[in-house]
Amino acid sequence: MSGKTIFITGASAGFGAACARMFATGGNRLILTARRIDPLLKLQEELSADADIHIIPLDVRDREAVQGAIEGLPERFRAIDILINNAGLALGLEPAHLVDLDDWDTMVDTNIKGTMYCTRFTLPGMVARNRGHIINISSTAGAWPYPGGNVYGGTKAFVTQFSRNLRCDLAGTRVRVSCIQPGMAETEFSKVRFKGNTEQAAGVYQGTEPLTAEDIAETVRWIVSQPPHVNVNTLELMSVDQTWGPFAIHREQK
Ligand code: NDP
Ligand code: 8X3
Repeated sequence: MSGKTIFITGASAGFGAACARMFATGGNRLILTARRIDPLLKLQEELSADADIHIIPLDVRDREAVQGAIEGLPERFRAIDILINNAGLALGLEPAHLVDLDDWDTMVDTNIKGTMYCTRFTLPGMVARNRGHIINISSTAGAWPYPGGNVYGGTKAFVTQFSRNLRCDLAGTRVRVSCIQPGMAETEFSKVRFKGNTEQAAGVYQGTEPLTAEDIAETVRWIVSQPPHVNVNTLELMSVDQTWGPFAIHREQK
């Protein structure tokens, strides 16, 4: 993989930062975006010897900011080859009747609307050039329900189905769309979900060997390295320590 222009959302941590490191080779041009500027500056310093790096502080919930960021890219970064729609989060694990409605809004605005905005403002160029690849980061939570997954899982189900529908709209072009559905992976994800409670976050991974951010970056690398006539539609992966549970059945106590 060389000489590509790659736009990554949520590059300040986790999967996004791992993808940045994975693609910082071979004269690639990386556009790294997230809300926090300090980790982006550090990544830029770390990777500049190996790739051309452009960083943008960007909140993907802000439609005008996304439009401005993409339309205002410096000339050499304009022709985006790969968009990695990775920015996202889960907030809380409470049952639906107890959640903070603001958390639901934040997940919808980030995971759904952020993905919509970045896709919509990137696609016209890809279609005009008749090449490009959109990688959407969904989750096992979008395919399999679990208690407390309510809106987070719903947003990821959107990401999966949006990816499939994009393929329909792009029929006849060479623009590819792929959706990755990772299971439990150790990043800042749980720290964010549990609002800074590091003990609760660590408990999620305790006694397991979860997926790593590098596992996901390697999956992205494999998907985009397929020959141009191959489109990986949906790819689900989990730690070997994670499988499915049985149906929960409520039984009355006699
Ligand atoms: P991290 O919390 O480590 O990283 C999340 C990234 O998203 C950060 O860079 C964060 O940057 C960015 N982000 C969050 N909100 C916004 C926003 N409004 N605008 C721009 N960037 C934002 O988590 P992961 O790397 O694990 O998560 C990456 C993606 O993978 C998410 O979509 C997540 O739902 C998904 N996923 C995670 C799994 C896991 O178990 N870890 C499993 C399956 C899917 P900043 O805060 O600087 O804005
Ligand atoms: C993250 C995986 O199982 O915490 O999307 O929802 S899970």
